Amino acid sequence: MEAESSFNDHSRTIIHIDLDCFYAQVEILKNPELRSIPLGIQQKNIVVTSNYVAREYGIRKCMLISEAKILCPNLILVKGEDLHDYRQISYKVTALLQNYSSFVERLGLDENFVDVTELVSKRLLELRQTYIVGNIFGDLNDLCNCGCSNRLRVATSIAQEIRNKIKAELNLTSCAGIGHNKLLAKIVGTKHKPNQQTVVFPNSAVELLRSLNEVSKIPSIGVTLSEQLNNINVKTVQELQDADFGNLKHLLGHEKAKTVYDLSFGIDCTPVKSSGKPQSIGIEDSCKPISVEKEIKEKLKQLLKRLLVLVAEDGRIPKTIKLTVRKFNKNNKVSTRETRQCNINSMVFNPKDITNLTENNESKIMTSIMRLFNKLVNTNKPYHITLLGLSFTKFVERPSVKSTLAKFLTKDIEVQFITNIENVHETEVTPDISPSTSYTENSESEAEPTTKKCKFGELIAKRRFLRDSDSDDCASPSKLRVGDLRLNSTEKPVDPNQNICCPPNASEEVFRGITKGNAARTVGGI
Ligand code: DGT
Ligand code: MG
Repeated sequence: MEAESSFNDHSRTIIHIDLDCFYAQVEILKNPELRSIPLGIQQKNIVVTSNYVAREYGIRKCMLISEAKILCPNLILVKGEDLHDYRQISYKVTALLQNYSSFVERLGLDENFVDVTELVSKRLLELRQTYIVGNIFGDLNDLCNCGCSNRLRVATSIAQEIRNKIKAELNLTSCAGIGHNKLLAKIVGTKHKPNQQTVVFPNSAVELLRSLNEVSKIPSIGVTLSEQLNNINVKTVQELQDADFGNLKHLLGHEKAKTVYDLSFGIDCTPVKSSGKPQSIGIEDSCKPISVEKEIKEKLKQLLKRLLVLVAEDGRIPKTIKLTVRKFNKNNKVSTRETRQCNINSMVFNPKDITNLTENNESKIMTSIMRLFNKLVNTNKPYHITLLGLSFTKFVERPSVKSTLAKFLTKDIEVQFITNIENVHETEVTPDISPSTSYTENSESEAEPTTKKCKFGELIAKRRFLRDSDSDDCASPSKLRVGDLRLNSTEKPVDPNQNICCPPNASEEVFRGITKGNAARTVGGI
């Protein structure tokens, strides 16, 4: 009954935008000569994407460099381990889309859902006639008469407009899928690539889902779930559609069974959530096993430096730092990831240049990080660390000068300068078996490719390859990003007569003018 009503609810209109061979396009923008030659983007020993010229040679995502070179000896490889430029362009695309709707949801670095329901209704008031732009999935017989056909038609012209705008302003080509929910829009957009768009009307939703063939191809059905389904002989979408709901319920519980069952019919009620700033910004590096604390510290120092560069782009000030380690147990050959986090005093960041840490502040942060490390790893016993990650997981906005001064002057000084590591919030321990975890060692977590981007088998092989590879580590922008923070480098008192630090972002001149005459107070660091 419930499914029936969701099935018939076509009131929304969603466009899914996916940039073509994203990393490759960004590299081509930087060096246009790469446009017409086969180009692969390399991370470690894998081609993570390639331009469409290279794809004609059979180059596929997640292919080993060695295999790719056999297929296409002229393949030009560009390193894509530093995600900085990809991230910058990615945010520009999202910003452009936000002109069309306040509901724009980012998915990874190169995909966005745009809920254009409101814009469509406005346009419908102005239009006499609607027509379809681009490709159509399925047939146009028996179209629903709830009004969705017109809405989707209008959305096809909006999608075209959006794609033209992305091309005109950012010189990037993209694909669009148009449907009445996110699931359908995402799937249908892949039907004609590159630089094309496709619409699906509700009458063809079931057929669209069936066209995926394997259940594992349904977005949001991951490796584990598809294995569970395979175990009860549900391998294809059609088998899922025909499955006995009681069996599914028995296997997955009512709620999950219903979601999965609905998905197989193209039913998806999830809203397009406006993406704000990322919840965390992080970076990870896999490495050959490290068993010496001094080396760990050195690696973490380098990670911190790189992380601060990412954070500088975002504009917020971090409050919490999280350390991730992957421990390799030589006896049972099992890796586990563990994380632990603690608060840091955001006052140590100088908002004008967060990347420029004073030695003293750096050493304070490093002390916090090493304390976390010692909680995660018993260094009195032998250990082997094969991955280290750092991320900032909570942020405060950079205060404006006015509010900074007001708050700074009205709050009690003890509140201003919180202690260094306040407390350790949490520890998470997870076996390191998920393909995405193991593969995305060097990807921005926000953009962490879904497990579907590489097949599970390939991933296992590549994991092994990566582990055995000579390459020690590589840049690994993690998924998060922040903005322009800065360790407050005003370690030394601002005024020799006045042991008070200028608050972040405040003009020292103004601040000093106002605080003159205040009694000396002690300032804590982190
Ligand atoms: P497309 O959309 O088929 O024209 O090609 P792309 O390259 O845009 O592929 P897409 O949309 O799946 O992913 C966007 C970017 O994310 C891509 O340019 C490179 C990166 N990426 C994709 N899959 C993986 C993966 O499995 N691992 C890593 N590290 N990065 C990936
Ligand atoms: Mg793409």
